[in-house]
Amino acid sequence: MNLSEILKQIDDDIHSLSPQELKNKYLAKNGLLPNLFENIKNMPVEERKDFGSKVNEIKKLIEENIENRKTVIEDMKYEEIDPSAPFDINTKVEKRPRILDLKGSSHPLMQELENILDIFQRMGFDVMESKQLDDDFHMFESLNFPKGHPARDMYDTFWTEDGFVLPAHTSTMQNRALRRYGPPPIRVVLPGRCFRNEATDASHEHTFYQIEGIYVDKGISLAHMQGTIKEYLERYLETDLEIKVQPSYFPFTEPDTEFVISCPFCEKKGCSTCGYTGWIELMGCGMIHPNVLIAGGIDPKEYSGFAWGVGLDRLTLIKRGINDIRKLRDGDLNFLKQF
Ligand code: FA5
Repeated sequence: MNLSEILKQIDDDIHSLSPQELKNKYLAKNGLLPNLFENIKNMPVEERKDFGSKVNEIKKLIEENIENRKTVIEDMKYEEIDPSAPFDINTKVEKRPRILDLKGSSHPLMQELENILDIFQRMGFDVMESKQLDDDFHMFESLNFPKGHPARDMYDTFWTEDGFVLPAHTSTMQNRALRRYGPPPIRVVLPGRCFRNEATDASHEHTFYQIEGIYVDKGISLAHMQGTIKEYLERYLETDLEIKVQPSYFPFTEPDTEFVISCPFCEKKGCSTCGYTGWIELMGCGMIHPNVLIAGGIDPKEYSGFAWGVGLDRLTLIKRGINDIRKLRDGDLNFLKQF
């Protein structure tokens, strides 16, 4: 290689090779530059000085590049990187709180999720986490929403450009759970993140958690559904509750219902938590539609079952007396440090 070819090559290598690779290629004993120096003695005397100083310049350029990049790498090594930190820890600030000073703890949502899963496990349920990227079949078709069904619009769904869907509810897992845990009896809870393209306010987020539950066996009725959900909520809220089941609409259940509990804070007298009604609507639920059972490989003539989907964030607001769902994702340390 002549000098101008080497200079062109260096320009590419500086961007593509690591400092060590640069060193090996150019500076090491058998590298390109020592070879060039070696050649000087074969050159005409009048060209040697000019050539030697150009090779020296190239050497300096490479050494400086290696040194600068090493410093950046060293800096990065000592940077504290905590991907779970509730702020952009990679931003340089004058005085950043150190992770140890924060005496970190799990997020209140995760604490509540653990509590709830613990209750269901003790009630004999399996647990399977839901996916955060899914497809049309699991979001809609397996749940009895044929293509073009108007109820698809009830869910403000985010789609990727290549046709995948960010699950708008954990019901996307029903088909997988029926297939994985069937034949019945099936008892499983399916916690996971959901995403909806909707405006946020004190009780609505674009990203939130749901916990889906399904129970399938011979002779299962709405009475089993009410008993199971009531039992779980009383254990979770640590108080006796009155319950109501009122009509709703979901394509994947029949009948479709909404589970309503007496306000655990005011004994139905009315308070800010229950919007002064004495009752709180907590979740959608119902008997699993026969088409959903069939799609999951289960014969609806032999088996029946119920399902529900409850919002973990809203439960956490109730349990912890938090007045705005957005606080759960703000990353405000003063708020988080309370938990
Ligand atoms: C559903 O998502 C149904 N898949 C529930 C279901 C499952 C019905 C199985 C029947 C059988 P819904 O859209 O109502 O239903 O949401 C259920 C719960 O998720 C709500 O009660 C609420 O607690 C929570 N949720 C819904 N949207 C939001 C939101 N934007 N922010 C926070 N929580 C929400």
